[in-house]
Amino acid sequence: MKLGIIGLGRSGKTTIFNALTGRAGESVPAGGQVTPVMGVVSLPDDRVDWLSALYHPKKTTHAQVTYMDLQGMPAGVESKQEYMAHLLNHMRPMDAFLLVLRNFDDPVLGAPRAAADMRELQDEFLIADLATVEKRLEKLSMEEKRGKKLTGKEKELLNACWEALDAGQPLKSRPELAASVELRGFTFLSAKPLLVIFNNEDEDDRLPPSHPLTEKAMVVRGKLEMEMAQLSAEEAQDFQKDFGIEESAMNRVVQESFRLLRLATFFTVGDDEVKAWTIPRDLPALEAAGCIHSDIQRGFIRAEVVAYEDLRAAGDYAKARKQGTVRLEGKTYPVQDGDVIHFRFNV
Ligand SMILES: Nc1nc2c(ncn2[C@@H]2O[C@H](COP(=O)(O)OP(=O)(O)OP(=O)(O)O)[C@@H](O)[C@H]2O)c(=O)[nH]1
Ligand SMILES: [Mg+2]
Repeated sequence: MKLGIIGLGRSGKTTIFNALTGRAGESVPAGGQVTPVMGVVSLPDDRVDWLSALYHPKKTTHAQVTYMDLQGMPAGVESKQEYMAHLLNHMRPMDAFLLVLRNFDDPVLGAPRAAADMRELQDEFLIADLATVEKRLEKLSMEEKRGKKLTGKEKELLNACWEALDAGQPLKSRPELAASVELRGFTFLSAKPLLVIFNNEDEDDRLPPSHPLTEKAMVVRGKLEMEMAQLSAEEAQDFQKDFGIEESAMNRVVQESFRLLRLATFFTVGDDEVKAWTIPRDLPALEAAGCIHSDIQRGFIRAEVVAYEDLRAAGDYAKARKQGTVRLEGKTYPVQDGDVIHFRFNV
């Protein structure tokens, strides 16, 4: 899972990036960076730990999440378009955005104005997507003029996008357009899933009382969480108690993102490796097999599946089998979160 952190300048993106990745704050230059900084984190998962204790594998691999931090959008009107093009470039491979809204007083920028900031960013997304659509439509019409016959539905789909964007609707509201084979390659900004993060003061752990957002939103106390992310596990526990933090932002953001993106984790186990795999929820077993290796997909026979909870309740695989909770599933079986799978294949 790849999550790109975006927001206006000084909203606290780098602070939150540090909170999520456990990086030290000092390493980040004030004013942000033009080149993105990537941070890869292993997802804590009790289930992986338990499976690892059961199998004693040579290697244990947790699922991973990649965060990307980028400098915020500058306030100057002229530079915005350039910035959005830059953003678009880097955001293309991301699965979703974490959109940070400043919800603390800034010595320079003053009181928070999260709703206005949100609107500004969303408008820029629409404008950037409109520009992409218009540029492509222009190119197609040039080709038509030169006598080329357009086949397929691309132009029709682009026109539908244009109408939605022109009416102020993000392309997320029209998933059939952005996800179509013809347009998938464009990676529209307004089509990406979005998780809004209110970056709050240390003392404040609540969403703004009447936040007008239709997007999924959560609160992170950025500065506080950044400090906590740099403590040892033991120190962090005390810290968490002192500040009434039930679960770290590191965990909460990942969980929300999994939900937002409708992702699931399945496990493969054995003496060599216990490994967590991140997939879209309900992915057919055949495609889940393909995530591991194309040979396993090609030679797929059956998936031997037991739910983690059943395996855990039974104590080990042999007992689960005796209890009848190990099932044989076919190619189309929709893989569920927590499935432990042995793929049987023949190549
Ligand atoms: N009081 C308070 N200050 C914060 C919080 N989060 C960040 N700040 C401060 O706000 C300033 C900007 O934070 P950054 O994390 O650098 O913001 P940014 O969004 O990465 O900024 P750019 O990269 O320049 O776009 C810094 O002085 C932070 O210490 C917070 O939760 N509370
Ligand atoms: Mg920054």
